[in-house]
Amino acid sequence: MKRILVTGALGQIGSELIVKLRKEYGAEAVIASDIRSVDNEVVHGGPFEILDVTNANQMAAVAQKYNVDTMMHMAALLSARAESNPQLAWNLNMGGLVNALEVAREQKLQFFTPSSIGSFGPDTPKEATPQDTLQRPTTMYGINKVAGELLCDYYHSRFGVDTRGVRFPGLISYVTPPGGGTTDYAVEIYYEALRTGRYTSFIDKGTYMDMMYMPDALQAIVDLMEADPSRLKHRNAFNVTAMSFDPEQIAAEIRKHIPAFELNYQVDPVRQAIAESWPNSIDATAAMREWGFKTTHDLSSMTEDMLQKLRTTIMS
Ligand code: AKB
Repeated sequence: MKRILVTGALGQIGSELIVKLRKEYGAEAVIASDIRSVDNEVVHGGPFEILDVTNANQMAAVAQKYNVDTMMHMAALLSARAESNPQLAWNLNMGGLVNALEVAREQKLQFFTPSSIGSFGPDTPKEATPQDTLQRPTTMYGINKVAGELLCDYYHSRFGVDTRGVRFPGLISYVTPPGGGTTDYAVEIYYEALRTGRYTSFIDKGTYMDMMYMPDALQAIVDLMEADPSRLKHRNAFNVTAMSFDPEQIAAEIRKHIPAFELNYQVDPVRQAIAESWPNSIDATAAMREWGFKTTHDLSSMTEDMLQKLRTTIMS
């Protein structure tokens, strides 16, 4: 990777990925792009372009302008937002991906895009969900993700594009809050624990989902993109995970730092149904074997770090 175009650079993953990539490869080597602009490090810390991923010509022109050799396509609607506007989700998630893959094919770029645990469905084995298994998702987001995984495989086998990707679990970070996801409760809970000492969860107790701390997720992207291609049997959609918990377990961990923390429930039927259609825990051994995937944070160390970092942010 020498010159990398990142779409959706102001989103939850993009905004931290840009900072990490600029540290690793140099500020000028990372071109951040998003449909909007804001006053922050992503926009001012290196090249930035306004880019609507549904506009194929605009995307091709930006890639060409900077002579990029890598595209990281992050722009997408998350699960709950996709469910509230399925037509928009199809247009943005699929339209954007097809445009990005076409630019990668035409300009011979290495390509990364994330899939998700949302690509699994209620018929998928729930525990230690295997890398290769039944995928019949019941949400628009999941349908987009499965189609995206297959499309990335297709662009590799049919056109030789160096496509790579992972199935991310819920990502937890103290920098940019997620928006419109089903796993967002596991981020909100930390903010509310510090601000008010209580949280009302829209996901029910006993609902387990895979999660990962953002620094591990970013490292996974870099490691996969740097991996020796001859070792990659799967290429796209590697299961990756660091932990699996339900709201009670994260609350118990928070109480080790804020003993009076209170957790209540007001379950949102839409997001609860999405969560119940996803695995409880996935198996990441293919990623470990094929490109050395590893994580450094579990629930306990993530909670300690989140609370410490957020305390500084909230206080300032
Ligand atoms: C969501 O909840 O939609 C995302 C995901 C797991 O893909 N965080």
